[in-house]
Amino acid sequence: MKKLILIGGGGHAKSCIDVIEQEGKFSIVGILDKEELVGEKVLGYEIIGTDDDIKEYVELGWYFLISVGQITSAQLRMKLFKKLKDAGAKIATVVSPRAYISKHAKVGEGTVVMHDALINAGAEVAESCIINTKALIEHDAHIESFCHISTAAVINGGVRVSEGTFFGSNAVSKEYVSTQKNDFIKAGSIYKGER
Ligand code: JB2
Repeated sequence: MKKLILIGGGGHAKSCIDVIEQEGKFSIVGILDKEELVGEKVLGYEIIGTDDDIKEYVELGWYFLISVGQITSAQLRMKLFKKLKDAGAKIATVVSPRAYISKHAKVGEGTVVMHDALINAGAEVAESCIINTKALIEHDAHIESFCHISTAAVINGGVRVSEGTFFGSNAVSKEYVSTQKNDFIKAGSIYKGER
């Protein structure tokens, strides 16, 4: 199995760990988090250092997954992705064996597709997105980079979710509408593309 380092050891990391374990492609060697948390464990995996150690693990040829989540803003995940790219890191893409991704869909580098998510034909998901548990991405939808499609959200056919958007749990979009860059769609809302 390929060796993997997680960046961030909070709540979202726990969901990522379960998917990674079930997928069975990567073995998690440790987590990078804040200095004061080094030595603690998350679901049995140790926080082995901070982001200052990224270069050391890049040199070992290990993979990375950004496992800090995203609610109010995508800024931190964007910053970490740039840091990994600048360091020449290999970035993992992780897909739950319980997810369904059409053979006619595309999923970009650094994206995690959680349990029971469904990505239908003609859909495209770009880099470093979170397609969370039970999310539905319908045909021909485009999810741009650094979006979080939360648990049980429904992105209907032909929708464009623009870069950095947070699309809340159980929110539903009308078909063929677009969000704005860095948009925030409230949990449980119906998004009609108007403000
Ligand atoms: O710059 C950083 C950094 N900033 C915060 N680098 C690294 N390596 N780690 C960082 N962190 C760490 O991310 C924090 O110290 C903490 O351990 C973790 C964030 O954990 P938290 O549980 O606060 O949030 P989360 O982002 O994992 O989860 C949120 O988003 C998910 C999508 C939660 O609200 C979840 O409920 C939600 N499912």
